[in-house]
Amino acid sequence: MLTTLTQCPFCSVQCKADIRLEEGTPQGSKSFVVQGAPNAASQGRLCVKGQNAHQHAQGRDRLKQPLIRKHGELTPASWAEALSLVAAQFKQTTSRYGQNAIGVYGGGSLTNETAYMLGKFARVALGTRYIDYNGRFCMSAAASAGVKTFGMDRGMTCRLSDIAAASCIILAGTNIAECQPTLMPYFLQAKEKGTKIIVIDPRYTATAALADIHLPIKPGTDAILAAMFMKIIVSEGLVDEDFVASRTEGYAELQAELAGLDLAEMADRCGLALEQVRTAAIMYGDAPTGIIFTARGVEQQTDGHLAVRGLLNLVLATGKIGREGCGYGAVTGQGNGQGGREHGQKADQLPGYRSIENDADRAYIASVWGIQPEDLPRQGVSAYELLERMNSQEIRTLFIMGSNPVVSSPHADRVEEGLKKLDCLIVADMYLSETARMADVVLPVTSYLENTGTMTNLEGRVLLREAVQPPPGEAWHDWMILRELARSLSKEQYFQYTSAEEIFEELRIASKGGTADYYGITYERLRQEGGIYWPCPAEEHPGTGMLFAERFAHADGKAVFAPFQLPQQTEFPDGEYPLTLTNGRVLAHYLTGVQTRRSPALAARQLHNFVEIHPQTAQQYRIREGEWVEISSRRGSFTVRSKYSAAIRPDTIFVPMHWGGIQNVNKATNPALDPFCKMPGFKTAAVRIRTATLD
Ligand SMILES: Nc1nc2c(c(=O)[nH]1)N[C@H]1C(S)=C(S)[C@@H](COP(=O)(O)OP(=O)(O)OC[C@H]3O[C@@H](n4cnc5c(=O)[nH]c(N)nc54)[C@H](O)[C@@H]3O)O[C@H]1N2
Ligand SMILES: Nc1nc2c(c(=O)[nH]1)N[C@H]1C(S)=C(S)[C@@H](COP(=O)(O)OP(=O)(O)OC[C@H]3O[C@@H](n4cnc5c(=O)[nH]c(N)nc54)[C@H](O)[C@@H]3O)O[C@H]1N2
Ligand code: SF4
Ligand SMILES: [Mo]
Repeated sequence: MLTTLTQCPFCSVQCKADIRLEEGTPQGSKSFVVQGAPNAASQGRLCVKGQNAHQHAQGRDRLKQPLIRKHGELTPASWAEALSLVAAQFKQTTSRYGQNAIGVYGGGSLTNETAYMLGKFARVALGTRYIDYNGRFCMSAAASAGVKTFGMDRGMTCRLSDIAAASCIILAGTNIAECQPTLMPYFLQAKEKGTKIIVIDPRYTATAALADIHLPIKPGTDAILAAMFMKIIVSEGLVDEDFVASRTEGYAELQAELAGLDLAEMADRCGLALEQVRTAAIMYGDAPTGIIFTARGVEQQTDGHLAVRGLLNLVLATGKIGREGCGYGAVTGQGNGQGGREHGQKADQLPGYRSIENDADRAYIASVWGIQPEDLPRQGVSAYELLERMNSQEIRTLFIMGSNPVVSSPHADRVEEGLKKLDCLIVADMYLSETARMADVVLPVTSYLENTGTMTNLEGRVLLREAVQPPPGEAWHDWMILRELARSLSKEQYFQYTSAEEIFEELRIASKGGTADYYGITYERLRQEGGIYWPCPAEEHPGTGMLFAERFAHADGKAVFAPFQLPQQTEFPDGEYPLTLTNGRVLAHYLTGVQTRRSPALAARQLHNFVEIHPQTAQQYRIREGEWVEISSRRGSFTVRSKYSAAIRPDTIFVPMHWGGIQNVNKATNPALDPFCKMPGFKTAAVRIRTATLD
């Protein structure tokens, strides 16, 4: 090991860890000692996933050689053979169907350097407009809401250290106790100081155990609840009139829209007691300081954008932003969920959060890349729409780097059908994931222990993660694969990098002057300072922890209230499909489980998938505790074991997302998209449940 300081590969906190190899055990086996290392976000803490992440990275089934499908089987091959096959395929697809018949699909686990290069690779080496990434399924509702309301999207507008200074905190659809466990002490400390906490979740989660008020909302109705809060805050006289007048727009229009709404009817739609909602709204409205956090419970809905904006309306109406103990936080999910959405993996985006449809942005990035602006493709389509284009055969060749869409996409069976229709599927991964197993070419990549790069955590803090060991076998860094593929396509002049740091140096310039400005950040500074918040426009600049202290990011400096539209969920329970299926995570597993299911210590904590079901509901459907049940929606069915829980609403069931095959919850989820941000309505599907017949 070169150095022992590393960073957990999983969630958005990006805890630092010390990993040491202890050799010389009696059997000659290697053993690793992992400990949390000092860092500002987790304050040295590490959760069970971080403590065991090395198990998968050191595991036996890491891919160590490229694989090519021959006579139906994935067969080991040399890099030369794999690269020339991929390049030939790209050329053939382009000559037969045009450049836009190639799709590129990225991920939020990739480093900033790789994410940046993947966007450039798609636009410059392949010339396709079709690139998007798994963050569309993750951050898109909160991101688009932040852009519309504040003029920019950075997950947290304040710092983690502001949590203790907040007098009231709303946690809406976020299960921090299981998903960002090392942040829990921030909330516990706040509580000790007297902070009031409101949790909005259909389940009484480990996070809800923090709450002074738990609102067990009916899934998919958060936009209605946010509007209720607003009406109550107005009628109780809790609006910060000065803030609204001097720093916002659109307040009067919103009031007019809310005037005719009936609170009792709205409470009924949310499945909540009006008096409890009123108490909660007054608690937040009355507090001198406060922070609202949202995560996927609110956001992964067909009205996720409006639901988040509804909550941002409360932030603006009460003037709780831009000062200590105040703000909004979209609790970002993946390790580089934040940075991954800033540098050009998104269909409509160029590095530095620039827009691919803006002429000045196009001209600037074209000049950095040494191409003509007219050679830059235009905006493509969102992740699910891109996958749908495989079914219509507009996309013929797909290149996936850092995602497992066979398990993680809504209506998973349809995505699988689409993948089968491709002329060629290329997957760059560390393992034979469910998606890689379907590929024609699999390219082995390095893990967090081997790959140097920067990651941006949920606060917008850029961190440097350095390699601690050499790659296993013939695994390559993602950026090396992209560089060599560009060479095979005779585009090497645009991809002359010999290290991640060189890519970062170009990213600094590409992001300069953009919303997500990284220009002032260097590897050297990151080594010395530990982490730096963007925007950081100059090397002398300390970085920006607290956003919007004086002005918002819209041209006129004002924030914009969102209008209220009665949200249109696309699917409600009915006689045929009487229950609401929602879904999410458990502590020990990560996303589609490709990594954590390969870590013995983590796998042992939860071997199989399950459905959390209220005992009353289980009785109604004659389902015994622990038995196999089949859950079906209009899309498809999956089979899991039942697990009784009195902590969930009786009209709702909850299934984790960490398993593929017949246990994959996404066989049933809803692919209908939010019209504003194209987020699928993952979290609300109408289903029926019955005992499974296993033959
Ligand atoms: N252990 C673990 N940690 C993770 C991950 C992981 O896979 N495992 N993934 C990471 C990633 S990429 C992400 S995006 C984050 C996700 O972090 P979260 O969004 O916090 O996680 P989820 O479990 O998907 O959903 C959060 C909560 O939303 C609730 N919910 C469901 N429907 C609704 C609704 O309609 N309204 C409201 N208000 N709540 C609802 C669920 O009951 C659940 O408790 O976690 C990150 N951290
Ligand atoms: N039903 C339901 N579905 C969901 C969600 C939900 O809440 N409910 N959440 C959605 C959310 S928030 C997310 S973020 C998505 C995530 O879903 P996916 O995009 O499928 O994410 P992962 O399971 O992390 O898959 C990442 C793959 O990339 C590989 N990988 C990891 N690091 C690297 C790397 O550095 N380079 C390369 N080349 N490969 C790497 C891993 O081995 C793994 O195979 O799922 C979405 N799907
Ligand atoms: S999973 Fe998240 S909270 Fe746990 S150690 Fe890793 S980065 Fe930290
Ligand atoms: Mo995510």
